[in-house]
Amino acid sequence: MSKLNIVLFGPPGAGKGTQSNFLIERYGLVHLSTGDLLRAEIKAESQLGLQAKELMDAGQLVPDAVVIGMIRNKMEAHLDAKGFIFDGFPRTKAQAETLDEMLDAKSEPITAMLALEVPEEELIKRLLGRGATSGRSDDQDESIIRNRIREYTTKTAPLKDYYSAQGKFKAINGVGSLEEITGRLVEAIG
Ligand code: B4P
Repeated sequence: MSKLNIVLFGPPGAGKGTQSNFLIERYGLVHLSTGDLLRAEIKAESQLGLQAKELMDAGQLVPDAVVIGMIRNKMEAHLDAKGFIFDGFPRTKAQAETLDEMLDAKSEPITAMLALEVPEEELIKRLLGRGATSGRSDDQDESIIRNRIREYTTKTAPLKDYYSAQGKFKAINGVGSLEEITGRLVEAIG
């Protein structure tokens, strides 16, 4: 049976991490969140974590080589997985191309790229809301949140064209209750 490899895509605060939790359970997939992996490095106070923290706190992307290395290690640790949810990765064209190379080498291509669409003001409201309780420093300042959205618009959003060209891009309305949005994602996976 072919593996289910889903790229869950969208701007910061679109619900990627939230919805990944439902999808991994439903389909038995392994969750690969570069944001979570980077935060674990920060918590462990590793060299990589120290470098990443400065960029993340400013709302900037971490270098491609760093996140690609982390994803490669995690995929190699789960060779028998039924499939993966890539959450917050890829975020640049170089990351997307490298991911395709890694998956092509195993003949296990991306199944679909599901893009959660949410208006900017709603994103800011959600992230400031999370910042009030989570302690995440990149969620507490509106100007940093706007910078993250700008990074998304310039460097990450163009990946919609990259996956459209492969016939894999599907837009999903990311506004509504958590259950409604999970339903839309499940329908798109088919
Ligand atoms: P991430 O951890 O990926 O951060 P995120 O995009 O803010 O998280 P996410 O989108 O998963 O949060 P969610 O909407 O679920 O990245 C953080 C940083 O790490 C980046 O800025 C960058 O510096 C670095 N980084 C990560 N990956 C990288 C890569 N590949 N390359 C380079 N740098 C990288 O949740 C947001 C809030 O919305 C929550 O409070 C949630 O409860 C709420 N919410 C969710 N769904 C909702 C709904 N339907 N209605 C109302 N609220 C909802």
